Amino acid sequence: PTPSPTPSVSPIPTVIPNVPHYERVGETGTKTLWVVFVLMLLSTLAFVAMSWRVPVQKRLFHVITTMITTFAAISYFAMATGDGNSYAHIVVKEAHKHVPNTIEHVFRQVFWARYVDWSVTTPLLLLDLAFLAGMDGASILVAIVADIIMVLTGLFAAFGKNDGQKWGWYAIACIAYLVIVYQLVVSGRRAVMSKSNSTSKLFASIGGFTLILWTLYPIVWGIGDGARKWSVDAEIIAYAILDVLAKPVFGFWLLFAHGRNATAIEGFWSHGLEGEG
Ligand code: RET
Repeated sequence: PTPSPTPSVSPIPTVIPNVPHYERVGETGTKTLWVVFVLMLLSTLAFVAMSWRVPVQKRLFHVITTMITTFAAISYFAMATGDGNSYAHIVVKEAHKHVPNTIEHVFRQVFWARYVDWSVTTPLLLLDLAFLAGMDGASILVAIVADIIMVLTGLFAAFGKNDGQKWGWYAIACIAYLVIVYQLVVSGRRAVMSKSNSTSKLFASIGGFTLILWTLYPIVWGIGDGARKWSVDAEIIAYAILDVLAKPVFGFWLLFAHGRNATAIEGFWSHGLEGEG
């Protein structure tokens, strides 16, 4: 065998190029995405079946809730098949004491399909709550516009090139989130006071559930996309749990509880009329 020819250029470069570092979905993540896709699809079918049992005029919550899981199923299908994602290029400058300053290039997979999903489904979730409470139009509009700002600035944060940009967008998204919280807690509670006792109680519990869940999203984002302390798979699993609670579980709770309340009120009135008759 002939010895390999000596390279004419020095094999030791003066500047050591950094090997880019990739963070992407693995097998567990893909499986999780498929499981959630199936759950969203089955919930959608269940909500459609439930809406057939009530007259069209009483289907508002059914329609909104069905749309929410429909969008989620579409978005999870995209993510599970490897669609709806791209790589955020993050430049990490590290100033070491001994080694000269290094620049690390990280490419982290961002599933932007989530943000497309959230931009439609979180306003719909807010509409569910707003209609339950009987909120006024101005408050609903403020909550929904703040929500859209939250999701879009969250998307920009996810593709931030450096920490300043990333956490800057994140801060703006958090302020928008606080506007939503204010509308639900202040305007929502004020509105629901003129509703029946059972509706008030339902709004307090399902609204509280929503606030706790929604607050966990920016925390997951901060650990995953933000600080990159979690793998892409760990982030997928965390969002999967939150999404199942925030969409199907929220939906079944709302439709069953509201249906029960409505039946109780009807029963009350028909009983009253019978008494008078
Ligand atoms: C981001 C990052 C930027 C800061 C904030 C966020 C909040 C996201 C929320 C998402 C809720 C999603 C739901 C999905 C339903 O399945 C965009 C993560 C505040 C609140 C309820």
